[in-house]
Amino acid sequence: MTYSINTKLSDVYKNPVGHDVIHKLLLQMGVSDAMIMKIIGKLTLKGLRRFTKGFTGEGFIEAIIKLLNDAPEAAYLVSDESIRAWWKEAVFYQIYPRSFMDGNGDGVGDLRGVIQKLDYLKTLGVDAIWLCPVYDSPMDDNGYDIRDYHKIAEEFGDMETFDQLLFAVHERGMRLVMDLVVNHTSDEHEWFVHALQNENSPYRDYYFFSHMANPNNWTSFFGGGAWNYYSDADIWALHLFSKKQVDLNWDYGPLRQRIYSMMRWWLRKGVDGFRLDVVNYISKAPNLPNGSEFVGKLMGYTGIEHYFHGPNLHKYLAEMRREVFEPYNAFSVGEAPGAGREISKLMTHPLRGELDMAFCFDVLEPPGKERFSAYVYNPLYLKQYFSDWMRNYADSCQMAIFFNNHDNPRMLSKIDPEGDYRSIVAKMLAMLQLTLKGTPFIYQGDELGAINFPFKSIADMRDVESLNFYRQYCETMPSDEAFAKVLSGSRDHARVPMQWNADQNSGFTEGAPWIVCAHDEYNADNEVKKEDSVFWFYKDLIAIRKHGEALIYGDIEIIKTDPKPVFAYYRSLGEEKWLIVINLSEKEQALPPVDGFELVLCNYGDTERIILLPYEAILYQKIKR
Ligand code: TEU
Ligand code: CA
Repeated sequence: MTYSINTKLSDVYKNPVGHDVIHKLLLQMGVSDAMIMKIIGKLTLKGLRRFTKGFTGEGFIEAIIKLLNDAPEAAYLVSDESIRAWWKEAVFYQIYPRSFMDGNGDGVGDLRGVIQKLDYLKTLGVDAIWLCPVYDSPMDDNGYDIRDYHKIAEEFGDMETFDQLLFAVHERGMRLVMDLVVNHTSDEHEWFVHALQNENSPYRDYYFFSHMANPNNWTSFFGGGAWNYYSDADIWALHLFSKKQVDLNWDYGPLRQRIYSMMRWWLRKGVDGFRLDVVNYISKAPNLPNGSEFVGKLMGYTGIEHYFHGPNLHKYLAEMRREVFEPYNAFSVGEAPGAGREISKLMTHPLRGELDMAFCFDVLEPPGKERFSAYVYNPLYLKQYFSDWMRNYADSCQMAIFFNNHDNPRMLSKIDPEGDYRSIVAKMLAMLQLTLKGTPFIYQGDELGAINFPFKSIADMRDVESLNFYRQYCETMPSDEAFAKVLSGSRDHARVPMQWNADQNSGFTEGAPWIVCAHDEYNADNEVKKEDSVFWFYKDLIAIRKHGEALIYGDIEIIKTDPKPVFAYYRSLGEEKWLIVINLSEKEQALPPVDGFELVLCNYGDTERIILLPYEAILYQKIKR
């Protein structure tokens, strides 16, 4: 189908990219698509433009049409074979090494520290580790600015220590997945340095350079414009993130080959796969056209429609699979900000041969909310969100299930900011994460019920994004307001040190920690000892999940429940059948019928009752006759 100004919105919505764009825009506005599409489905894009001329402005509809025509027709090749794979069965654990464990007392977490804690992870039941970047880097963005892909950052250790870590992980029957940033490099990477030094350098083609000042209106995710000027070379370069993270030009074939051979180098070393940073951004629209101001205002970033699903994205992902993953049987999960359910399907459908899994972020904020606004997260949205993905994604693709990572405040604090139900809500999230259909990704501290840190001042924050935004907000508001706004969304909440014990600096370091450290009674020492702790709840759930196959490969059937705040579903495979009942509200709710099932695990202990307490989450198993 060819899309034009005369295409109806209902047809736009049927296109995978069209679906995700409409869904995202409506989500951002805080309205549900099901309802709206009934009303506006017949409207053509031309009609939409007429109606919304006032605010969608120049270029918006044209950009959408371009995206639609570039998109692969949805290949909804449902495959129900449930191909077995280790990464579908595994429980992943994300380590942010800087904040995990300091092995040498310099205040910064490191590889030696990770090695020390492997047995802890093994005890929890972890199968695979996602290790955030540890490559050589000037650390402008804590390692997401790579200077040398073949070297370990000094503050984290060296290659010998890395090899020891890899060995120690494998020795324990676990796997190691490397975080890898290939959308950009550090401006201190030798490719970029050479490119700047010599205008005839072949490396000029590795990046996006321009002799024109600010060749387009794109903005950076970390504030300000997306172009930086280099006076010595009298040239501008594109950076979607910080100034020190310059975007690579994936349309240049030799660059892609350099990246692939570097990836193979790591695979030959024995790592088990990659988590690919912002991998859906690697293909940019030719000639980097201006972004729509409307999208810019709505999403907070101008230009994003020209690279969140670029024209060659699928081509490059398929190429990467052929050239890198396939020959080594390596695992891949792509971080895909801005992608929704359908784009995710295009990237991860087993019959399309691109990635194994993708991280999409619509779960992190409920409709109409954004990270830097103060709000309380209503977990009822989780029912809507996961029901949709379970019904329309999880049948053919493997969903990555997570609530936290190093880029967001803690979900637990978003739902329960006062901490009235701290361990209850932490366990409720665990229940969802380990019983929904997909692969769970636990972020360090989740298993301890970690919460946001009550930062007192901007001087205690370290993240380049928080610091840039603070400066930017201060231009238009009083500094206390600017700080409050940064505090709502700061990534540093998730980057304060892991809580190991009650010692000074919580057992994280014997030196002075690089960032403020909590003294939390929810620490590993306490939690491992206490039988009803969050830790043990995770541990039990992980063990239960592994015991059979139904919670991994089994079908999921969502039960229609009244009252609405109750989320209930069956997971079943052959004779094995589970029933999960979760109260997503702070009010008591009626318990749906559970005849024929017996209680296995509950976040309020294991006594049978007839009402559901606030945020109660229960796992039942079918009684065998
Ligand atoms: O994050 C990409 C990203 O777009 C967001 O998820 C991120 O939260 C950012 O703050 C957007 O405002 C990845 C990494 O996970 C993040 O740590 C890096 O800073 C970023 O890429 C750049 O490499
Ligand atoms: Ca250290």
